[in-house]
Amino acid sequence: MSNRQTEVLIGLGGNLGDPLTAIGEALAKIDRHKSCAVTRVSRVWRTPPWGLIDQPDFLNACAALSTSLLPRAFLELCLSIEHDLKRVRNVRWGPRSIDIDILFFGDEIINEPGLVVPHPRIAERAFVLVPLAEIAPDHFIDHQCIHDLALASDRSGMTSVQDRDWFDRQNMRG
Ligand code: A4P
Ligand code: MG
Repeated sequence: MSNRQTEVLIGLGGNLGDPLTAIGEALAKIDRHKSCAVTRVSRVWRTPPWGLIDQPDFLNACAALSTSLLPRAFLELCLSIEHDLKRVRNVRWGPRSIDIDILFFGDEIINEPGLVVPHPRIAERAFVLVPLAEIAPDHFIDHQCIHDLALASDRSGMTSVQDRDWFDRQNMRG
């Protein structure tokens, strides 16, 4: 842990069990951690599966948070929350109750075994870009801003299933 606060952007998704509850619980667990505070949450989107298409639709959302944790400690927190929410790892890109991806960690560039930031596949994925554009439109990846990438992305089959205030309402914040 350090005294410095870093803004982190995360993507959350799931398509097994009750992914809306899992996304809400994952965010609430991060927000309750003494070294983290969730600052912005996107709408929740229903999205067609990407990569491995023979699986149910996903729910996806993105969030911004402030943390004094270092990247590895924050990754450990995300992995432990996935574990608590009964995430089982078997098939790559396969069905999951919850997945938490670290999209950006401040302006750090990390390329280590087990941690790559910014997340390598942001620009290819409407299910990340569309909710991310709601909370961080001015962030850049590969010299292009998230707002423009989201506008150009193929959002066919995507519908929003929760409005911008869902997380605050659920947690009686704001
Ligand atoms: N890891 C490395 N970098 C990071 C990072 N920036 N954030 C490591 C989080 N984890 C990172 O992850 C494997 C390992 O990645 C972790 O232990 C961590 O050390 P995982 O969650 O077990 O593997 P995964 O999620 O199956 O693989 P991957 O490549 O992360 O897949 P994605 O990119 O998460 O894609 N379609 C829709 N519509 N919506 C989805 O949410 N998700 C996926 C999975 C496929 N298709 C989807 C969706
Ligand atoms: Mg992942």
